[in-house]
Amino acid sequence: MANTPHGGVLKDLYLRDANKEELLRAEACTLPSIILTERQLCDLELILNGGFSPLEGFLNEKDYNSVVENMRLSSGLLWPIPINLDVSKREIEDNKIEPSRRITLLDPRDYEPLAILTVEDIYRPDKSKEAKFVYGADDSAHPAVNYLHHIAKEFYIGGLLEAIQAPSHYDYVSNRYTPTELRAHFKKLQWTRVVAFQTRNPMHRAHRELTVRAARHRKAHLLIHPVVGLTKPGDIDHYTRVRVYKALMPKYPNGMAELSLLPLAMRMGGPREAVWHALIRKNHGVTHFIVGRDHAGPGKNSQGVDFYGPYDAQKLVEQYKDEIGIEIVPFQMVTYSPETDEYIPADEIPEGVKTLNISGTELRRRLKLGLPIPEWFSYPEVVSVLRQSHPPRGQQGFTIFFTGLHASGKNAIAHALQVSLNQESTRTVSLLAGENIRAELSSELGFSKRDRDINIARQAFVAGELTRAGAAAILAPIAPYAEARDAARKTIEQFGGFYLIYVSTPLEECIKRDQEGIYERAKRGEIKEFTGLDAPYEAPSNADLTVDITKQSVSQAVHEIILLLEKDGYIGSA
Ligand code: PPS
Repeated sequence: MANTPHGGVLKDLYLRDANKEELLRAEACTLPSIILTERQLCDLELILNGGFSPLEGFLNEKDYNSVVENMRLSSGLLWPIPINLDVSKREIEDNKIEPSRRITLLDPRDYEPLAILTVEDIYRPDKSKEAKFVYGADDSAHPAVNYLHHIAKEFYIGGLLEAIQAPSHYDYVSNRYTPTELRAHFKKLQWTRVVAFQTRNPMHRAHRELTVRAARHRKAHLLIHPVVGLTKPGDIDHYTRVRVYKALMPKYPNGMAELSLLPLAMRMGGPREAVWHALIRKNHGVTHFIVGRDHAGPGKNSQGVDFYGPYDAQKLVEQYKDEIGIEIVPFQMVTYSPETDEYIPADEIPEGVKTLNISGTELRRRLKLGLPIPEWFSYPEVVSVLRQSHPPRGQQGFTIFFTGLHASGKNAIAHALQVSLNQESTRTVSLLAGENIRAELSSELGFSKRDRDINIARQAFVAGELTRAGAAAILAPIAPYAEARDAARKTIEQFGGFYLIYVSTPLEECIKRDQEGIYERAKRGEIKEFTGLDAPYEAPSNADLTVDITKQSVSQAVHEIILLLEKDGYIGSA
């Protein structure tokens, strides 16, 4: 079987450029530099280590057009996904980027020089055309199309690369193999037939069964080759997934399977992506590749219809398998039969035989509520990893975000809530009180809209981190602008609970309650842009709770919040 998809030699630029490393490193300091994005970093790593062989750089315009239109480089070699270095006009101007200029590419995490690019051309891509040809539709419901239009910059630079060093990794280092390393590893193990399994999800018993069957039928060994670069937004983080894979590996018969992590930035490009995955696996030295139903599928388009048919990916890879030089193994769905206590291929289940399954949604529900997950579905070791990463609500953090006018009573409720939650003592409670925030976190800020937005964004950032760590964070700014409050919700909600509590005390009442006489000073013009007087307050229309202390006491307001938290499972039954 040929060495790489095209019968050529693996383009491991680290090996090729090893003897020039010191010279390149010295030169890198003298050149203009570009800080890579997360996606470019993933792409670069796989270009440099040969995972994207035959690429030796980012696509020039001719290759880009050819890949977009024909799935081939201009040389005719099969390559389905455009790999581009996208840059802004500003980056081009600041770095005086022009053909034949050399540029250092920097790791965004530590600014280490990773490679030198010799610019061949700079071009403005037709992004709508790229979306239609590569992903099948110019529809931003597709994550890659969304990326293309809203994140990728407007120009692409093409050119060849010279490798200085690999990006540093600090997680699961011993499970990361470059194509060269993996090939050497297979050689050492005397593995000649290897089935690769691609995944971006946790693996359970069914996955173990179907991969073992695939290997057994092909008299092959097994490479579990999950993606740990960028996957679909909303996926389970790779740390949790790798802990799951590591818990699963001992469940394979001894010597049958190996785990290697792939730093790929997926595009969710369905059929074209499946061809790309097969090429990448071929470069990593495997002989067989499992292609799933709806492989690398992005889900539904803006009309609510699937972007690709369930077997489109399998069909396309099947068409190119000889050219790639890899055997395609269609993913064979297996289902659990409680009667015989075994997993059976879904298409071999006799009529009328009862089977069991737990869907992804049901699994997430059980994890969220701490409900049992049966052993026939997953291994206890795997479930315990998932439970650590998906603690039940009683152990998750949350943020209570009060908003209201000055002297509305929000500070009093916030303090009382802090005391009340401290009684529970199941979590650390942090009250980010207005006076401290303005003195410590936002001391240089005033009260313009811009400054207030920054003030809220900073508080949201801190509350998000506290929430992520499992604490209860309480904020009580005026937060007069709906947009800033919504942005705060978005920042915090990804880490745990978020409750917007509107303290709706009317302005006249606030003025009466204002012990410090600040409203009076503002009326006299001593304080400018004062909320409620000469600066607006946008009353929330999406509050989770509105409390009115002209009609209820502070304790009653606190009690309502406690009831809300109890209803959602954050307190009470941890
Ligand atoms: S904001 O709008 O959310 O950034 O405001 P915040 O950080 O909550 O700060 C409000 C407190 O600052 C005092 N202050 C003013 N408030 C509103 N407008 C102006 N121009 C202003 N200047 C000073 C005011 O006393 C607020 O106090 P509390 O008690 O926190 O409501």
